[in-house]
Amino acid sequence: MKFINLYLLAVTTILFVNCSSKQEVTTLKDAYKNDFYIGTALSADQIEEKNIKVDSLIQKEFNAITAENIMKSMFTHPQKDKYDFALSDKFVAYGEKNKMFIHGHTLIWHSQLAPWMEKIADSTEMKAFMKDHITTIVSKYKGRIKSWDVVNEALNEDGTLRKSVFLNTLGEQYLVDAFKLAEKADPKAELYYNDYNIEEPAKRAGAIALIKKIKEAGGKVDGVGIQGHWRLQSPSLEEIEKSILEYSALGIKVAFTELDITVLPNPWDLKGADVNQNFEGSAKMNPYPKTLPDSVQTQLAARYASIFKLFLKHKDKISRVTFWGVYDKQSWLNDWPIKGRTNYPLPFDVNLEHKPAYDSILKLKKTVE
Ligand code: 9MR
Repeated sequence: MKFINLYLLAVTTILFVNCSSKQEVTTLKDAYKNDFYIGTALSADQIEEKNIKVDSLIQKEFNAITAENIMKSMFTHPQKDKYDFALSDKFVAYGEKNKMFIHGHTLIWHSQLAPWMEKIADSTEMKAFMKDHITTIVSKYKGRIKSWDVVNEALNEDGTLRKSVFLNTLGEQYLVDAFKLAEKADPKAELYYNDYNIEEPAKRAGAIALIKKIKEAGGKVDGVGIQGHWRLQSPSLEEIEKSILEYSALGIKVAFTELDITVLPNPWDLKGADVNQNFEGSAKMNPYPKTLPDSVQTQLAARYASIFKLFLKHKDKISRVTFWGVYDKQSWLNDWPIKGRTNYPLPFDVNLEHKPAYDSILKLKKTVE
């Protein structure tokens, strides 16, 4: 009798847990699974699964990945006739093994170019480079890398086109060519224009004009990547919302591709235009070398909550939200714009523990259907 009662209790409990429409949400990717991908950027060590703890956090929390550095052209295409896909092969295999959405970063970018690319001086040579580079890389991962940053950071802050080796040799036609070549190499891949500060009005207007021009010239643009290297107080939610609405009105998806929030002072706010090297090592510029005070931790959590609340409001327009790094220890913001500071921009701290920011993002989706 006692055995039967215990058996019935166990069966009822299992049925209750399974049939209940609400389940406790425990990870970012599960919480947001019906809304948009939750991604992270992987370092070379993370792609190579060098740290078991970091690796299990990545697998638990994220369902989309971007390579933080290893797919940039200086690494994948170091010499004119030489490609190196050793690490990008591992990156793609890692994503497939873990059933993650795999994003390619990046095909045409003025920064982190191989030295030989910087020397390309005429249009014939540049056209040949772009054709070979884009076709080789996109075809290699056809059907496996699901979306690409085809062009990265082509704009100045005022919305005009950045003077780069691409613009100098080919004029603005290089933008159209890049998207056409990528589409040809993998017609099903989603093609993005990716940039920072394109939620700011002038640069946003430039990005909208640029995307329109590419589309009008027959290029396929599926989405815009707003990088999202943000601060506690700016950009305003109003500008972010306007951006989501205006970009999606172009008939494209909006992704937040490199999200992080700095909590440290920015020397430019104090000194005008340039980073002043004298700030290096100054306590004023590195105010939290050991821990983040509760008051700032709370501000960071509130900022993340308000941003994700806005993302949820527009989830029908948003394809992916990717954090730029897995945890604070890895963040590029520890070294920029001043080297060697301690920043706290991500939802996981240096010890891989989740921060109040993580809890605030999860709390918005306390339970899922
Ligand atoms: O996070 C990347 C850092 O490790 C590199 O040193 C840096 C080199 O330019 O690039 C960082 O990632 C950038 C990304 O590729 C494009 N948008 C801005 C990111 C932060 O600088």
